[in-house]
Amino acid sequence: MARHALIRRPGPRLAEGLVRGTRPVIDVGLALKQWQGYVETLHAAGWSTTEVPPADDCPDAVFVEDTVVVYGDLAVITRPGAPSRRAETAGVEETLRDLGYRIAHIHEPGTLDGGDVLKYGGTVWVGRSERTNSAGIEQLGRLLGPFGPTVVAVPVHADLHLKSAVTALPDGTVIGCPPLLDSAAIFGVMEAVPEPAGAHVVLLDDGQLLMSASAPVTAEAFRRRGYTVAKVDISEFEKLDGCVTCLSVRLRGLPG
Ligand code: CIR
Repeated sequence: MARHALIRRPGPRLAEGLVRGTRPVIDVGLALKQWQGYVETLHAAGWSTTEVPPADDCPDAVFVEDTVVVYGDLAVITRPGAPSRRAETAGVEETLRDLGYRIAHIHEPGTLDGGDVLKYGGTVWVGRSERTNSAGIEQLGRLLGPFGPTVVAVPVHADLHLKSAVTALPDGTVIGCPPLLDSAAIFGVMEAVPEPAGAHVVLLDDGQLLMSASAPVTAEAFRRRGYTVAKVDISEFEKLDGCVTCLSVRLRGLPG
């Protein structure tokens, strides 16, 4: 399993990040400490990281997952659905080019956020959401075609992104929270978790999960199944509709 991740530190304008509800109060200093805790958790699990240079004018830049979909040696630079986030991609593209990735792009009229892309078991599930449109999904499908995965569109109504509601455990079990369970049939079997934040896991390795501290009941349930769970407090990012998956991009072995 890959042990390298792309990360990007939060900038001074984090509190201006996009939110769907009432604007919350964000403690930017606490957010930076929480981000450092998240990165230290990756390192403690044996991961190395590459930090994309900060984009201090982009409040949501810390949510680096949304800017790129990496598959093999190809980095598909997204065209985020929120226009205010499009300036985030330039630095990510440059960093991945320097790491040796081939670069492709999602073009207008396509929009795609990396948070809508769930890869597992040879299938790429892509949420058709308020951020990702059909043109973006088609373009991604064409770009990934040579690699051979099946690309399946999943309607997402109740959440910001597909991966806001659904991820998968190392054993392939798809986990999701109730608002998206109307799409459960698309995945075959989906196991419901009791807390929305419990639907997001970063797979540190085959036996170890990184989860938000705001999903203690789900974390305990996964522990009982034999997983080790590293918990991180990411409250300030959760206030901005973020979760553990969107703070990093897993790189499955660096090219070259
Ligand atoms: C946004 O609305 O774009 C950010 N405030 C949160 C993005 C979270 N990204 C993700 O879940 N993949």
